[in-house]
Amino acid sequence: MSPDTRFAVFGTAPSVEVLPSYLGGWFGQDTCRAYATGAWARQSPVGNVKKKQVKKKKRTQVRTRNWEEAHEDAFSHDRARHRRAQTAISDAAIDSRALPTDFECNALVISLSKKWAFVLKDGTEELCLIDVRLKEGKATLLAPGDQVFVEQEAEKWVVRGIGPRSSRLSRPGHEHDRLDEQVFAANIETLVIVAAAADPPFRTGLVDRYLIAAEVGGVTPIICVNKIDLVDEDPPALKDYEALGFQVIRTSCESGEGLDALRAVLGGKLSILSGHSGVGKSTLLNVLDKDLEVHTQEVSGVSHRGRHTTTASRLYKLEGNIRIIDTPGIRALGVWGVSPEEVAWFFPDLAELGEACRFRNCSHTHEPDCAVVAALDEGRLTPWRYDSYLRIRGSMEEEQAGPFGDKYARKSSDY
Ligand SMILES: Nc1nc2c(ncn2[C@@H]2O[C@H](COP(=O)(O)OP(=O)(O)O)[C@@H](O)[C@H]2O)c(=O)[nH]1
Ligand SMILES: [Mg+2]
Ligand SMILES: [Zn+2]
Repeated sequence: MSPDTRFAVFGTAPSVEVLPSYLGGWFGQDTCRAYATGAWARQSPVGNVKKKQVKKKKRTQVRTRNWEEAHEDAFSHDRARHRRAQTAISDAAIDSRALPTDFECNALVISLSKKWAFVLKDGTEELCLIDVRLKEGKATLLAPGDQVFVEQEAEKWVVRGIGPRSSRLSRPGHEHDRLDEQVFAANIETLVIVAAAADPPFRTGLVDRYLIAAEVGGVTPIICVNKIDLVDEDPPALKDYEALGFQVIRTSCESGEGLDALRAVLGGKLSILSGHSGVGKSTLLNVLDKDLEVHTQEVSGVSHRGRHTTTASRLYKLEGNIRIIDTPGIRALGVWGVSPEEVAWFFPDLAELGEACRFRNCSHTHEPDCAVVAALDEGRLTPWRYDSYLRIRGSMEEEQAGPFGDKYARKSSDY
């Protein structure tokens, strides 16, 4: 994407010469803050570094910490623009035309805040107001990957219709949230579960939770084990995942290993990269497309500006017709849409063994004639698979029994 397109939505775009060169996207926090405060002219790309670094670090930490609980905070830097656009379109103007009932989607949602959607329309990114009458129900109204119908109103773009979702990835809404289902990506074909072979160490808990989310939402999962350059041997669980039929791709952003295989599965599709923080999701995007400059965790060679992390999900278009959503790293993923009793059905090995249990609703813990426990005792079931099942189910039951009772029955956030 050229700098011109990135800034088109500002209306009066600041001249390109004054833009800091490290910007990875046009709504990078520094851009918007500087623009909102009219500080463009005062900031040279390298000027005032010391002062700004201190300020920025603080802000990044706050926003990173808040992402899971208050996703909207990630967009606070857009408020000035929101205010200006809101004065330009009054609510009365929005209500002047009925919402269309019959429409064809003409744009793709890239990123979101509460009232705003950044969409890709005819190859250009547009900032759109979301019509207030598109009411949020029990699930997130819009997520990256959603197809929408946008129209112009008083020269501003407004989202007026939302297309049906062919697939989705969800987690339970936060306890303090009205939402039951927090949809964090829509219409994706492939979920790339990124884990590091080391640093941070490979752990199966979050992988298993993403595998459940993919199955529930109708998405094909792929396990991408990045930083393979750091180890001599595969993490032992990989062969088990492969034996279960999951596709595993080993990659290294350092040596380039596996990148062609990753490109091959992503080409022509809409995908999402998910996983713990620091496993190399943003770095993978940068090496898949040299023109991209997604912020990564280390001091960036280009900017030397300290720690940058992904703070909100965002869809990118890459070389080779790859459309992919980068997500902030998460510590835990709650299981949505599955009850504790159903969890075993989402572990293919346990589900198959469980067919032979005496009881149809066997929990595979204490029941007599449990085929799963028998297989475990006889070494036909890998112990970590059983442990992973127990941990996920146990955490869900704990929350079900918690002080909130049924309302949070579907939540599970340990891993
Ligand atoms: N050795 C090695 N380091 C990597 C690799 N990929 C990413 N990193 C480093 O891991 C750190 C975290 O990367 P980042 O992309 O920000 O992770 P994210 O939080 O998942 O987006 C950075 O310091 C990267 O340079 C890799 O394949 N090998
Ligand atoms: Mg990142
Ligand atoms: Zn059983």
